[in-house]
Amino acid sequence: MNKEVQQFLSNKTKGAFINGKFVNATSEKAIAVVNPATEETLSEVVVSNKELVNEAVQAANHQLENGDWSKLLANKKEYLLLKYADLIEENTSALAELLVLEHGKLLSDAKKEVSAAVNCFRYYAGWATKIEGSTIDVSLSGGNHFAYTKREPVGVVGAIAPWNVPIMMYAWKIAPALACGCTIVFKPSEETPLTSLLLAELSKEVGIPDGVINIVPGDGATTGQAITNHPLISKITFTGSSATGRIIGQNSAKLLKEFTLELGGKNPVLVLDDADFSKVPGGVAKGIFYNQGQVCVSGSRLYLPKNKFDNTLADIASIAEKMKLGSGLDENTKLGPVVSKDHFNKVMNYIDEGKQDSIEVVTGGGRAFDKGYFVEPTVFANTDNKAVSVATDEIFGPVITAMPYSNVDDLLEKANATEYGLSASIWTSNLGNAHYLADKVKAGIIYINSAVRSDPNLPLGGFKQSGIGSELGKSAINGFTKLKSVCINY
Ligand code: TXE
Repeated sequence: MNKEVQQFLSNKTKGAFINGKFVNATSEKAIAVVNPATEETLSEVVVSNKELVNEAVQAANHQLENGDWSKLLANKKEYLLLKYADLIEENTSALAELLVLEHGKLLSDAKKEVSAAVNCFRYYAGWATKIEGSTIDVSLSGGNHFAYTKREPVGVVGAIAPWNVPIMMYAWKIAPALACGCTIVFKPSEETPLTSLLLAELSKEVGIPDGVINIVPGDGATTGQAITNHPLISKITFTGSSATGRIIGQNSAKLLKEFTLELGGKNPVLVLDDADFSKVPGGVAKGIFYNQGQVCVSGSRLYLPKNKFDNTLADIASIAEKMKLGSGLDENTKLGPVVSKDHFNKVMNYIDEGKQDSIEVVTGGGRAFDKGYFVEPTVFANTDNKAVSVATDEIFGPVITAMPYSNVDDLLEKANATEYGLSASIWTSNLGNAHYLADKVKAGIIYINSAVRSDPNLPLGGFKQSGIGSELGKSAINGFTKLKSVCINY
């Protein structure tokens, strides 16, 4: 084990990181963080109670209103974010290993995730000096007028994160918030709080003032609610399930907080007859099996033309069958465990429902190994297009359900027949078809001839029940600032 990780895990109970320090546990409740590949407990993390959340918010508010952070020039913020990115990069080995231990993903993917976080910090470092308003013509009588707008930090941000890409979530929420001059109270998921705590410790080394980044591990009912109910938090940024998103939206609205919700999806993969079928099976497999299917944009509903249905499914099944399951730390592994026992049970229940609904299992459909939360990569063929749970619900596991369609109108109708609208991937070699379908599919992000990926400059947000607002790109800058209008009479 990496020495830094060993040292980090030697302290068996971890508390919140508030105002630049790890706080001793004041709450009696603690949550075990379990390695999903071995079912062994790695560490315990305290559930931050209302008082601790308040301490974190007060520290963040002090920095926002009167602290060093509030006085720091934009180019100094840029410098600190760049230094932070460098330090995260230098610590790739430790962060990636800790991520594999708490989450289960492959070490190679964990390293890519750290690299994506580094890129995100560098991207938003550049934004710190480029936040601007505009000059506005006004038609007011009585003297001359000069009017302009400026963007100011939205305030103390409350961030509530999921467990599927913990390091990326840390970067997606903290980097733009800090670039805009905000301070933050960040709640990692109860399943994967360790990497956020290690990242916060690193922020101290680069000189980000104490109180700018605060980490409050805990559960939704105690810690999450304390964040959404705190009157000094001006904006909530949440990623997670649609069900929890609705509760968070309601709680935020009660106090008239701003909020951004990035929620679930049951994302369609639309394969046209004219697609390059030498690339489709590999692309589809990557889109569903990456991170064990625990990605909000993973393509989990596959629509194939009738004449290509059986052959394409056989090719995808053959890729799935060759995937070696095992610990993410073993370099031969191609599919790790799902994140937790609860999640394993949820995914297996969906697979069982699919079988009970008489949906054909083309491959997989079972548990692998007696220990660890391993689910076989599973392909269902729903040839009669039944509205069963494996075809309609977000499973968030390595499970894809394929359905045939007869023509493009039929395809579009089926692809849009869902409450979700997060992402879609479209496979075609015809440019006209690509543009036509990209216009007509109701989803926030669409990839043509590729599984859906993310880039710091490309906004990501959901349509329909998949969310409100977007993250990344310039839209995150707008989301973490408030517009102020100023008018001078001269
Ligand atoms: O999510 P939750 P869970 C989907 C996926 C998964 C399901 C459940 O289908 O199987 O959601 O996962 C905090 N007030 N996605 O239970 O409940 C919670 O502590 C404030 C999709 O992990 O949405 C955690 O930090 N906070 C997804 C975060 O919300 C509350 C990613 C997410 O938890 C809270 C993850 C409350 N009342 C799961 N209740 C995506 N879109 O990427 C919970 N939380």
